[in-house]
Amino acid sequence: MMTDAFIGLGSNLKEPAAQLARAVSALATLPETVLVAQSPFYASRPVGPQDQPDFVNGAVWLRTSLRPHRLLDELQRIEQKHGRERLRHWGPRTLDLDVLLFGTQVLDDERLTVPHRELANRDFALQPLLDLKADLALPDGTPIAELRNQCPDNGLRKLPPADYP
Ligand code: ROI
Repeated sequence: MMTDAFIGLGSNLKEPAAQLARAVSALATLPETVLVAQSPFYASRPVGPQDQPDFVNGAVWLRTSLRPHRLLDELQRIEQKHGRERLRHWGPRTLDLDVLLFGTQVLDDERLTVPHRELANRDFALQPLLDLKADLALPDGTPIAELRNQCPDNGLRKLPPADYP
């Protein structure tokens, strides 16, 4: 069975847009998985400590027969391979890949919480999801568009494609 999975991407170190572009290429080659679409990239002010560079954020839509934890293994492998550095909690990082939604599944264990715990508070994740699929909803039926309307504004700026690597 193939499941629609939505992955959030973020970086604010070492040419963030290039980090994201490389990550999208890696995601496109995952086993048992097809890349359906990628969102535009956005510049966003940091959530958390403000004494760090702005982030670049985006999202991809995957269709996969990998189980959620196997997909998470693959995301963590890509983060490591692309030189993930995480300097402090809620601090700067070279590459962050998060499972935002995995079909209509609800998961909560020590490795994985889906839908992502902070999704409703993060315009930099919600807006790319809407770009990918305007009628996307949480497992409980709440439209992502409704969350986006209620979400604190974090100064998202769409990057023109010419600025992508
Ligand atoms: N802030 C923004 N704008 N984008 C992110 O991807 C991001 N990721 C994080 C923290 C440090 C919480 N802040 C962020 O992990």
